[in-house]
Amino acid sequence: MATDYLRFEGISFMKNVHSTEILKSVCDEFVVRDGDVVILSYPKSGTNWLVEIISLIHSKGDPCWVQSVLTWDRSPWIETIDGYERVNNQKDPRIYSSHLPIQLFPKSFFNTKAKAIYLIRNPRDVITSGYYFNKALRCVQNPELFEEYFECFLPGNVPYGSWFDHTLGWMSMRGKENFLIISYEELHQDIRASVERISQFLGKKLSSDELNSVLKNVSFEVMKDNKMSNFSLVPDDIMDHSKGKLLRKGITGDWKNHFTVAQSEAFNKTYQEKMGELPQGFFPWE
Ligand code: PPS
Repeated sequence: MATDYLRFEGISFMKNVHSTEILKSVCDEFVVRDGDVVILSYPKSGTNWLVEIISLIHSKGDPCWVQSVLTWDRSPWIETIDGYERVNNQKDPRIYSSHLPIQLFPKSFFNTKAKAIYLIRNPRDVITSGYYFNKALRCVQNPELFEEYFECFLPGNVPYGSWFDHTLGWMSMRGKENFLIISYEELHQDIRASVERISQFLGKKLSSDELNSVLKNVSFEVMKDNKMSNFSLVPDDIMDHSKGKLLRKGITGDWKNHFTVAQSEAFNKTYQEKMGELPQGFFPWE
């Protein structure tokens, strides 16, 4: 648990992946363009699944792109040191990803027609996924015990800050024409309808063959074996591949195998305090 984080505007970031200078430039100087497609999420919400879906919609179901270009080159993380450079070198139409909370996202976005998709996931599963993934990341605090990670997560003492603040912040964009909210649970429940919804939002019409190819190539099994998408090529100085994988279980509800009754109650209490202002049943996991 002894890794230090970079602190920027009250939020923790991984030191060898982020810098204060880039985080400032992203927020204040980066110019979002009308044609940009932005993938937004709190970490461990299924971001890379959405990147794969959008990549395949972009290539009209042709798997060549996702099989030959790394996921972080197809949709770079704008707030990382490497990702920022990649986004600045991208040709239009640009696709990029971000885990930033709304207040740190490029200010220019809010005056454009760029299309953004915010992916949400049951925060209990986000905690569970994060606990395992952090074991493999070298630049984060990786608690031995689930309990320790849980205690850090609730008040937001983890990279990218509080899930509650992140979600409430981006939820303020709901209803805007260029902003789509979709959940990991919806992707799971009906991937065909979800892909159709996303492609419609992006203004990309897919033929039935193209849609079938997207569906085939975004499955957990296919993504798990695609080295361009499964993080197996993340450099060893960032990730210890013997300790964890990006595509771990790919299910909903794994939190039930991890939370104690006391943790479940503590979580519900915080959830109610933080999210209580949203209508009951607003999220698919409620
Ligand atoms: S990261 O590191 O923050 O970018 O991680 P992120 O991509 O947001 O989330 C990783 C979790 O998404 C699951 N995943 C999938 N689930 C189902 N189907 C597909 N195709 C898929 N691709 C990624 C991945 O397994 C992680 O969840 P867990 O619960 O750990 O398995």
